Amino acid sequence: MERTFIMVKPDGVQRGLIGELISRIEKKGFKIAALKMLKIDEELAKKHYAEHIEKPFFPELLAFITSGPVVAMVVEGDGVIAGMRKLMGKTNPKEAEIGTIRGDFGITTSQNLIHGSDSPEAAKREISLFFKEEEIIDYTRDLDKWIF
Ligand code: RTP
Ligand code: MG
Repeated sequence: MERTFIMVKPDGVQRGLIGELISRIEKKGFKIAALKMLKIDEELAKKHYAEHIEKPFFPELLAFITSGPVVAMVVEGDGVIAGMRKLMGKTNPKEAEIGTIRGDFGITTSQNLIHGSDSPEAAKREISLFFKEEEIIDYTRDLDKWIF
């Protein structure tokens, strides 16, 4: 089954939205295969956001993503990479549709609540940055039997 890397960013934790965001992922039928809270240090932030290191917003992004705990997840499902990007909405919450996480709760582009991998390659890379293989749990739910 396809996997993606999802993270509730520090603003999501600070605003008390961990449960709301996880709930939306579960209600959509996607499955949490791994979950942990951690504080991202500078080294991990630079690896995770390597593609953005040269961008003008990188210093702000680095300061923000290391500013407090995040909730990291591996999420599984049919088409979950694209599906989660849809559920999250556009990067800029002002452009994100109402009904999406960023559209409903987001305020600014720099603090947009949630991260999701944008391709299969990114998903593989990001999952391995945050999780050891043995931390990703293989299990079935009644729901999975019912749907698939
Ligand atoms: P993410 O990687 O966090 O899931 O977000 P994304 O794919 O929708 O957006 P991306 O282009 O990858 O940008 C990564 C994060 O950097 C911050 N950002 N700030 N101030 C700005 O112009 C700006 N642009 C991007 C956002 O937090 C964005 O989610
Ligand atoms: Mg991105």
